[in-house]
Amino acid sequence: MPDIPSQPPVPPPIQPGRDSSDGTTILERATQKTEPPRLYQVLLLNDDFTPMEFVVMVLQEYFRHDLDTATQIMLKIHHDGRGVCGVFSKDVAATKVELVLAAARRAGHPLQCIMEAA
Ligand code: TYC
Repeated sequence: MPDIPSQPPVPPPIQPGRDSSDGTTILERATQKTEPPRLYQVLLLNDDFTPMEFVVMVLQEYFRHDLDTATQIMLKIHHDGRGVCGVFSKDVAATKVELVLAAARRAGHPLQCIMEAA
């Protein structure tokens, strides 16, 4: 009469990615980490030639600031050398820079507009 074990046999631990004894492969479920998209500041740089009125118009037309805010931002740029017009996703920021530069060149002004990671 064979001995009957009192406890059932303990199966070997199954490791993710290794073949287990029954021939199947355990795949580890990857936790998906989606980083939020990076944001970019669009800035205007001061120069000695672009008229203040043109800069205020740019801030109103391309960045949707009201007259008061646009004037304050323009004066800040005039005094500090640079100022933030707005913060956007990469594509939107790049498009704003292109549109502002095109408008400035059309009007014959040397206004500089750049973007920087926020
Ligand atoms: N400094 C310019 C002037 O005195 C005005 C100016 C402001 C120009 C902001 C560019 O981004 C600028 N006419």
